Amino acid sequence: MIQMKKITSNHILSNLAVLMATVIFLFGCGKKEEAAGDYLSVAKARGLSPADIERAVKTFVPPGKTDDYVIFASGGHSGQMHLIGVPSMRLLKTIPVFTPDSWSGYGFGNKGVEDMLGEGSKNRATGLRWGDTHHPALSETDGDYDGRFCYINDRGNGRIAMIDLRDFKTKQIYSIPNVQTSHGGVFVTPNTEYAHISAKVPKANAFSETPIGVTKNDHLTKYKDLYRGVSSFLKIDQTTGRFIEAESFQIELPPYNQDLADAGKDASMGWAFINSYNTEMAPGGNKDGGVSIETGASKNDFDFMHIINWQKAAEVAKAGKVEVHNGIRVISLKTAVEEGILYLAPEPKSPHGVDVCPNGNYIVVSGKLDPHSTIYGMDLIKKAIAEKNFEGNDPYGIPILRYKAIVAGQVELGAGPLHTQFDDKGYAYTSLFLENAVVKWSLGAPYFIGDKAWKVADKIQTSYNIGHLTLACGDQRHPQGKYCIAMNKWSIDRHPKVGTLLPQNFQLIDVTGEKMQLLADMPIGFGEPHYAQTAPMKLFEKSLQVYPLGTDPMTMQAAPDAIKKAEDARVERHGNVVDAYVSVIRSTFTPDIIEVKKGDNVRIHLTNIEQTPDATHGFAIPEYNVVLSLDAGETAVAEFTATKPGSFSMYCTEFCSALHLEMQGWILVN
Ligand code: RUQ
Ligand code: CUA
Repeated sequence: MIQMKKITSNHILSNLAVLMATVIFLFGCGKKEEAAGDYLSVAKARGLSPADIERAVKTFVPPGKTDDYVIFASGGHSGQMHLIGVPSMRLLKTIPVFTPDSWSGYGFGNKGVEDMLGEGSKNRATGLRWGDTHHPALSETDGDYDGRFCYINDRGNGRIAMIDLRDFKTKQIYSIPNVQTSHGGVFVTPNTEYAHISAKVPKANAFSETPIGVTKNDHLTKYKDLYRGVSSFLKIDQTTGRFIEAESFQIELPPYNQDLADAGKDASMGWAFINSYNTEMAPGGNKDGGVSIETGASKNDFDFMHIINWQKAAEVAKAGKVEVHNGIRVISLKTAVEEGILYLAPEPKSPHGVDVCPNGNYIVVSGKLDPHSTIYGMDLIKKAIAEKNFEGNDPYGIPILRYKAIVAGQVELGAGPLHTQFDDKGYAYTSLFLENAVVKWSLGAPYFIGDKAWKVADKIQTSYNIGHLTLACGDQRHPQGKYCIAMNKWSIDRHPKVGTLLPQNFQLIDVTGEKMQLLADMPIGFGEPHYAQTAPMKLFEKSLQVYPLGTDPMTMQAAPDAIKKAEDARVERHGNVVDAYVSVIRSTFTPDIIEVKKGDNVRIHLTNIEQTPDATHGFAIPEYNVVLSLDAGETAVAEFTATKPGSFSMYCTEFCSALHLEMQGWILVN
């Protein structure tokens, strides 16, 4: 690594390197011929079958070459997001979102990050430093990923974060008003006008401005009145990707458990679909004369898909037909029904996934307890709404569309269907949790017609208990097919023994042919991914390599406190606030001694004044719980109170040059 850095900074040497590379290339070509006969003996020695060799060739990415796709995988209760290359299935990077990470200096005294984490725990537990990331949503233009931003929820704490794909860093955590927890309700509308997120478990006194205690008796007897669900449409600033609270709105929903959701597109443009379960509104109480939620919530044969006209809802909000609760505009259930914004569709027992097909006309719903997927037609839904073809109303007055009138097809897929993705040839792929399989099946017209439609085409076993699956661009308007990644919850016997907490298991499946083919297993030893999206690597070719000198990543603007050169480095005192302006470059901090008094509020304004890609430096202070990371051109502030006297050896944490070990200095507290 040291040598590489030297070569790139030296022109003569780098010309030599090109020459050498040419020689190696020519030499290598000659050798390749020779090696061609050899690989069979290698395969034999390693005990590889012809199918294994094919797998290896399909997934191998030669040194120095890059993958075609990147998976944006949630990390579950690791609170992070993971980027994985396809087809190599190598972990490229982990992006901290809700959870601190010391490598990237996230959550250990970097003021910008601390402020963001603090803002993100507003009205939640103080010092909240964990999250449960579930459903990423890449920003879209015309229904296709555009590589600008990625949104992801915290299922545990009712929050949503924005990751800026210019530099792949988390820039905002928004604590969603009136929502306690949120699960699968994350998607962006086809032009990223809004990021959607709904409540998972309804909240008691959802819209009250102050917390109200709930007695067990009220909980058990007044659940239907006390609790409410919420669907939130968070307005996105197109330049920064940030949520604009003042232009966002929520829709009050019944106290069902709102679950997975998806945005309409094309045929269903302007609409949104949210599954729900526990429409029985079972409050629990298995030791209080009632039944468990599990039993209570599985009583009815049908639950409800919520069908929301979000474009109309935006107009209603704009017209002021809202109440403001905790800073956000709320359309009441009553208004939503009156304005024709909200409808329900019966869906078989305890549904989980809801996924809209590429042309927007089919909405695929899969229920854990029903071996079928039920497919609704948007044309049929629109017709039923126009003709008021209702089965009645739910207890809150929401019209229920006539089931028979809106179902376009039903396909028997197997045990425990959960989630569905699509390819470029008119096929849908659904995960079967109980059956450990991915099933490929044909959609209806215009994709397949007559008896070719709604047919199972192929099935492949997965190991084991697949949750979500992701195909290349598998939920956008123009899917690319090619690869399917099965995101399996269990991996027993698939990987070496590494303790009692086992990795989860991703499996790469080739979906280019008629039959699906398993290519590779990837142990996931860094979290519990739920949903993931797979995007072409090409989309990110233009992402930043180096920040313009003095950039604050949090704002992506020039930081007023950034210094441009070592000469400007200085320490200033204002009362008991010490501001040190420090330049950071291979392999020196300037100044390298910062003297403060016990009790001072110390702010160290660090600027990495390098403009070379890959020239990241760190900044750590022992005994003060401070560690930052500064990429080339980046400015950040390390802030702490000098509570402890002594001399503290600050140092650069990143092995940045031959003299990295010398990149150190002193903080003197006296
Ligand atoms: S979930 S295994 Cu959190 Cu998306 Cu369905
Ligand atoms: Cu800078 Cu090590």
